[in-house]
Amino acid sequence: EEGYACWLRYHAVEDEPLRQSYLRACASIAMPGASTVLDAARRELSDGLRAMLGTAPAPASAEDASIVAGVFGSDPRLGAKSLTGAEGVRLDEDGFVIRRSIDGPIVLAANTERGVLYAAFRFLKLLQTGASIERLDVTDSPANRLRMINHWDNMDGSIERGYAGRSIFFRDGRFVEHLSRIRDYARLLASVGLNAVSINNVNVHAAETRLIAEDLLPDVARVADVFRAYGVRLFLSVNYAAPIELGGLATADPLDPEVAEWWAERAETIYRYVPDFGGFVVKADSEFRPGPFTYGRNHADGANMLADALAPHGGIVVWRCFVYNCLQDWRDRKTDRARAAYDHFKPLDGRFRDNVALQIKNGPMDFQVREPVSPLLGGMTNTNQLMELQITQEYTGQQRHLCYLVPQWKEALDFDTYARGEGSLASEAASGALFDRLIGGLAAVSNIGDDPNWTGHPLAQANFYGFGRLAWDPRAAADDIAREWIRMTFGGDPQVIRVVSDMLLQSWDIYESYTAPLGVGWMVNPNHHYGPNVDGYEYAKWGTYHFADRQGIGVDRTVASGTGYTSQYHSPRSDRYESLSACPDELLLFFHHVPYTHLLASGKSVIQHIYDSHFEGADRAAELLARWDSLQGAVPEATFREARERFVHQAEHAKEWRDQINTYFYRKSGIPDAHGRTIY
Ligand code: BDP
Repeated sequence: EEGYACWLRYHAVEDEPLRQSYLRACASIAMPGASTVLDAARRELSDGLRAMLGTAPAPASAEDASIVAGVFGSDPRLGAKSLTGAEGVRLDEDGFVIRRSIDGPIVLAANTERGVLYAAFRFLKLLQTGASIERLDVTDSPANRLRMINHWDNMDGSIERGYAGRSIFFRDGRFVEHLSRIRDYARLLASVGLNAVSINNVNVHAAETRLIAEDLLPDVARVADVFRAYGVRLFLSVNYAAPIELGGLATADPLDPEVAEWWAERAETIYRYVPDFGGFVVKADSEFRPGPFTYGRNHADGANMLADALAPHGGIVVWRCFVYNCLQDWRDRKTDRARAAYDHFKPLDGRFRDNVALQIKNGPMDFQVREPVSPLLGGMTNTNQLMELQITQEYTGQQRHLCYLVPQWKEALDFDTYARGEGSLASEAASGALFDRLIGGLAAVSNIGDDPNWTGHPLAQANFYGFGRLAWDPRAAADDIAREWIRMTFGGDPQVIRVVSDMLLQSWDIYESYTAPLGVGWMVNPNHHYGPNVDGYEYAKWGTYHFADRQGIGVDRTVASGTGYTSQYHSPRSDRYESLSACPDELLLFFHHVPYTHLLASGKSVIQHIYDSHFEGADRAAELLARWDSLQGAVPEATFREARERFVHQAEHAKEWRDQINTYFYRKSGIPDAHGRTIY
């Protein structure tokens, strides 16, 4: 299967002079030291160079080798630890340098073995993208210490919100027997610099509660070994009620000494099996999950107790902020779900242990195609934070529609929170740089499964790749990421690069235009969240709404007349959202309830915008199919077919979206389309 290797296909270099120059530069290699991580780097360099150049570098001594790779100080040619790059970039534990002066050897050096592995992948990428390697002076360090993937995998093999097959970890209530696929996965993670993975669903059911029990820990340890060889630390999602369900205690109250002792003993046992265990991911008091609220405790009490259990071993607690009352009364506007996370957590700022990080979804609701950035990012100055993104396309087409999410994530990362005045980016609130926090980073819900190509839609691999790139460097540009992914995946054909990058870069906008308008969200089928449903959630207890009636639409979240959510932002952001005229069009209905005739900044009325964007969006979805068809023969046949099937479906489904949404608003408003197009 062509898609299995993803961006690590290592296409043969076709430009002969370039291949010759690469061959000369990569004739031989020395890698002092031995360890599983260094072995992985060695294997990767050898296999990758062989595939691209036809010959693997010969082993040599460090004095003679054309490539010398290793930890600083492990050989004189690697230099001392103090080495910094041309731009004086600080090298942290995962950073590396790649250097070559005229006619000198290529030096790949890092402070840690993991850094050496990252240097190896970066070096290979230079060749994969056809870069010159005559002179090299690369110094790079990740912006985020924690670069994490969350799996929502269940032990029966199903994946919550999974659209690419079944779990690669679990099958029929057990761990899979053969770990080779997990090894290939670990390799993919390391190749983009990801260093942490939680392998089970945040909704921890009975079977997964047992993952921290002694009978399953040997299996957990086997999987952790596989990840460790690629520098990835393993985490587990835990059930807050585990002391009761597993330990037989009468309570899970975090302030009960017996409960704390139980967790401390559990942690000790886990670390006997997995010495570098990352820690726990916790979804508590959310969507029917147990948590500290049951005992009248707050989330700092809850998280700190687990943090104390892990601290002696170096583990951390990733505590999710997706906490809201999912059975609220929809008539009570004050229980606005968008407010919930901030209302719960902001008062606790500064009360969490140093080894707790709060994991905050990028938006205040739930991974909609368009949301404002969560005000908690930048709202808490004395608490470690992680930004949570969703790679799996739950609300963005479920890997049947094309939706390249990197531009959406970029908007969230580049969002100015104004927490420390202008230029206080959300990415820096998350990394910890803004508030001098030690732990910080990005986490994202995986979109992979056991489909032969990992992600179902072949182009959805770009989202996985893109997340890794942004977790390392949030300043990377969406179009650069797209282009390098295409090159590494499909090779250097300029037509493929041009067509696919255009398709990727426009796809979020296209998807948004034929689905829910202007930030209102949620016009999807309840439960599975696929396809249009105009009122599916409108009168449901889950408490999400568009408030459409015959006069207008949108949720009033202003302080003046609505839920007051806008006040959770720093000024001037809060003023901008509060003001009907200053609020950006694309979020208008998230913040304001307006008549259909309200004029947007674009000059169009809301209703005409809805009609136009839905007609145009469906047309543009159809064009995606035509553009993909132009690549037949230029991309691997299987990939072509797999994606084509999806583009055919997307084009049809986009029409269904268009027609349902337009018809609904036409019937509600009674206002016809200015261009007289057919609306049923
Ligand atoms: C929502 C999903 C649900 C998850 C929940 C979460 O619909 O399946 O359990 O988020 O993040 O997006 O906990």
